[in-house]
Amino acid sequence: MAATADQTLRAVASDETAVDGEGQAAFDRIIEQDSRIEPRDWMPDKYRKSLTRQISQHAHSEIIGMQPEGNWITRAPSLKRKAILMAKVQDEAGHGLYLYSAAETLGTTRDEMMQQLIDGKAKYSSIFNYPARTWADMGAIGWLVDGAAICNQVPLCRASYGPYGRAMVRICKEESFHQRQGFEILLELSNGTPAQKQMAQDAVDRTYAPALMMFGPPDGDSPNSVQSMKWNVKRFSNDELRQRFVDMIVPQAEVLGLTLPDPDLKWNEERGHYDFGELDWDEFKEVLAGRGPCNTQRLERRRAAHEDGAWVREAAKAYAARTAGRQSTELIGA
Ligand code: BYC
Repeated sequence: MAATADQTLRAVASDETAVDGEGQAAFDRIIEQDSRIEPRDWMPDKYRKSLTRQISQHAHSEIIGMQPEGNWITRAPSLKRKAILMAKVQDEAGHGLYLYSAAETLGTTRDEMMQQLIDGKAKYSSIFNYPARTWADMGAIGWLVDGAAICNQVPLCRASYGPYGRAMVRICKEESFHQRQGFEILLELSNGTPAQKQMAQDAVDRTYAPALMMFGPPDGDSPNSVQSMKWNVKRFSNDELRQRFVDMIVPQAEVLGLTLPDPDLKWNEERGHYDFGELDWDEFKEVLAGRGPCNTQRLERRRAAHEDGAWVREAAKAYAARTAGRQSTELIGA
């Protein structure tokens, strides 16, 4: 049976003896056809590096992102809320693991990535450098932070790199549950006592702008976007996704009976979108430079957790070595 064009392309892309020119041509065709690059395919170094950068930062965000919520597990207001929050934080650990695995297929080990994080050399989402002050922050994080995550990540399910796109499918399903649980926490508080409603409003006031910054700098200041879109990794620009998010949350805020803290927020009939005010990009740069309200605390906590977990890694390694020894003895014996 004759090979299909796709099989031929992939054979060239995966052929380790292919000279760079042939590999590049096969890679370009796969991207042009909006098909997927797989780990053993030839890919340009810049593609590999940029994906490793984005996926590892994303993995770190999930792992650091466990902290603001993990902090509230012992103080959840009921057993049911505690169980839900524990499940959510556990999901985030799982997301981190899928993403580290996807990044490992590009040739950097999880140990290397983790070392970069605890050495303070890796980025993770700015949002997790803000404190979670009250129980209502669990609602605001779920509704706004996971909501922003979904807006940003649903298009990543179609990212050209296979392992990343496939990891994102599962992650997005879980994020959508996370967003609904946050919305429901806020809805209940908003319909509670005046003090509870105020607590929900304060949490939204604190989280709104940092959540909008999760989409990254404005398009004009985003050095990676253009190339990333050419490679079909990003499908929309930072500003496009930010707009989509604002359009999505305005009617949801109305249902919640809460206001969004932006006096410039209004419907623009001509554009068919909500206009919104300028964000404080100096604050964003400060947070990225390690000078946000919780950067130091988050990294210290991560380092301590890494050190506390050393015995688990050692035990797992010793067990793996022992089982490997047993398996080879069994094989020889067979
Ligand atoms: N925070 O050229 P740009 C979650 C960096 S996890 C920190 O636009 P790009 C969740 C950017 O990395 C949320 N850094 O970059 C978890 C770049 O730095 P380098 C995380 C930021 O990659 C637990 C530089 O600024 N989501 O949702 O084209 C609980 C220039 O930016 C930020 C992901 O990681 C930021 N906000 O676009 C609940 C999704 N923004 O590497 C929820 C996957 C930008 O050049 N990632 N930077 O030194 C992406 O979609 C893209 O990487 C971004 C940035 C949209 C974030």
